[in-house]
Amino acid sequence: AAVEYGLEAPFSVEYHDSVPSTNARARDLAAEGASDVVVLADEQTGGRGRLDRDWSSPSGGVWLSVLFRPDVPMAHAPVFTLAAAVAVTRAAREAGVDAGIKWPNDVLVRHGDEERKLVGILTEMEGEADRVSWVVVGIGINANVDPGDLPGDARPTSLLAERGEPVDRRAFTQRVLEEFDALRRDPDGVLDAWREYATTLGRRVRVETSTGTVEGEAVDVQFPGALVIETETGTEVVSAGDCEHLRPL
Ligand code: BTX
Repeated sequence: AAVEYGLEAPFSVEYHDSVPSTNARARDLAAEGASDVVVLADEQTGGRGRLDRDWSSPSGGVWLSVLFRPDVPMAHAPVFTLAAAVAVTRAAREAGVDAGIKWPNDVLVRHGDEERKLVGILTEMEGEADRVSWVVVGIGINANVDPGDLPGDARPTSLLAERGEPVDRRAFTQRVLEEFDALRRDPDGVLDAWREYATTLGRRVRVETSTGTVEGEAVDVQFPGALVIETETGTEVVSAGDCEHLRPL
């Protein structure tokens, strides 16, 4: 499978047939001082989602983590989650899959009233308040996997299932990395691109946070990635990191 990945990416690429978690591997590389590295795997045996949830990662997916060291304060890092969502959404649309973005970190495909999860993104970082030391953006793409092999309660889908045929993982990954590279250099432009693909804006939502529930109409996204919600009592801004769960009403 490694041969499939003759990637010409603006990053150096470390490929694994199988690894516990590309994010964990990228964090180790960060500790060794590396930067601009992509860790890519055909299969993960211990993939992680947000809040320590499991991310199911069978062979055939595109499980990758981008390690880089942007010159931004810690508080700006969530914008790279949005950048990754935009990058994958564009690549998916080019591959004929009508993907959209559910705030803050899911790329979905709508089937009638149901939204099925195609991609998950997990951003981790370390540093000082005024400047991050490193950022790892983990992107889990259900590429050539059978949704039947993924947890059913998550209502997953895959590029394979949506297209009815496999995707060229090398070309797809290359497009994701090219788009992500352009967006990471233009954090201020990320939000405009994100709004184009958002399925969350203009809808009534309920957001569970660590401090309670916010319910109302999602009206906008604010730098570096917070959701602006009009509630009955006024405007509330929920940061991406605070969101435990978002449900469209
Ligand atoms: P999340 O916490 O938003 O979503 C996790 C939830 O998604 C799980 O609890 C489960 O219900 C559901 N789920 C698990 N696996 C899948 C799947 N393959 N497709 C659809 N739904 C699923 C999202 O977290 C962030 C995921 C990041 C994954 C990448 S892969 C590369 C990198 N390495 C790593 O360990 N994590 C990241």
